[in-house]
Amino acid sequence: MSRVLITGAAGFIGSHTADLLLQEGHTVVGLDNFRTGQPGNLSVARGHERFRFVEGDFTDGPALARLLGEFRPDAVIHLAAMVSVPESIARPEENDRLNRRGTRLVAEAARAAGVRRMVFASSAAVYGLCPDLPLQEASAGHPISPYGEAKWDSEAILLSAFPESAPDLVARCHRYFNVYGPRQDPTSPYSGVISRFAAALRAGTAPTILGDGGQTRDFIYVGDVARANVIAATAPDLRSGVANICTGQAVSLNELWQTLRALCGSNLEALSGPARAGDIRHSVGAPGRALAELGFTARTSLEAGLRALMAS
Ligand code: UD2
Repeated sequence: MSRVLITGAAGFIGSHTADLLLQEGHTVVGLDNFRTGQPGNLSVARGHERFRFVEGDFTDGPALARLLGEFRPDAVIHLAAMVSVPESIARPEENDRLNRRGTRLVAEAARAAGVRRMVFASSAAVYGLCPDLPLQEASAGHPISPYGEAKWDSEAILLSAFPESAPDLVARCHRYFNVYGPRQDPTSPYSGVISRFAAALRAGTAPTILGDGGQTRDFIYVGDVARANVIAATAPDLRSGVANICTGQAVSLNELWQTLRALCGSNLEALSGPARAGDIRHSVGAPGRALAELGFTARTSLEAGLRALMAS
């Protein structure tokens, strides 16, 4: 059994990762300052005797070093970040502090404390406008937002702190595609589209499809993402590396809306709005490397994931 520190534990992905680690018998310390995380996301984890929560900022170096020294984790899962692409454009300095320098700080503190394994939340944003689909790991490197640039740089920071040449040090960088599921915040115009559609259906109001709805995404259920995190943090015999965490299935916005609507037995019609400036037309990941290197494959069908979301 492993001891795992999760930064951003009260976030959408962090809280599901904590729940799954606890369910599998591991011991977890969750760190979060509630910048975007929500206390309510930890209601399951908090009921667990192997869970401890620390309210704090991961960029507070001395406090992080103390926590690492005291808890002595086998692995650190670093998910705390500025999670919004539009916010990274509006506040590039804060993006740099949280999403680039913050990663360096966590990687260095973890190494100094003798941590041998790190898992990092990278993003499909590192692919930018790459036209070669499905997106293969080697095609990344031309991000088009400060957020994507910081995630790209952070991968390099982690892989140099935990190099493949040192087999007892492992950094796994997960390029998450479009993650959805229970606990995702639907309240911003830039929240994940599935959380917005689900909130609209619950309220009985029409959602808006931006553009013609023919754009596609690779939607992955948060429970699958949590499982990828748990594998990367705890499985024996891994090597450092980067992999897409995706399904490999492209789903159009129109298909998504029809599937969700049918599942809810709703006859609401979606409104049509102008395409979002800078929107990517098609995004789908190649899932092969995650399977080869982690034994990970997404198991939750879109319908099953949407059903779980609507039941939550
Ligand atoms: C995702 C990530 C983002 C970044 C990016 C990299 C999410 C939530 N965001 O942005 O962090 O990694 O990928 O490429 O995973 N849309 C509607 N109606 C709405 C809201 C959105 O039609 O009310 C459309 C939107 O124009 C886009 C699609 O839905 O075509 C997906 O939008 P999104 O904001 O959920 O995710 P994306 O892919 O832009």
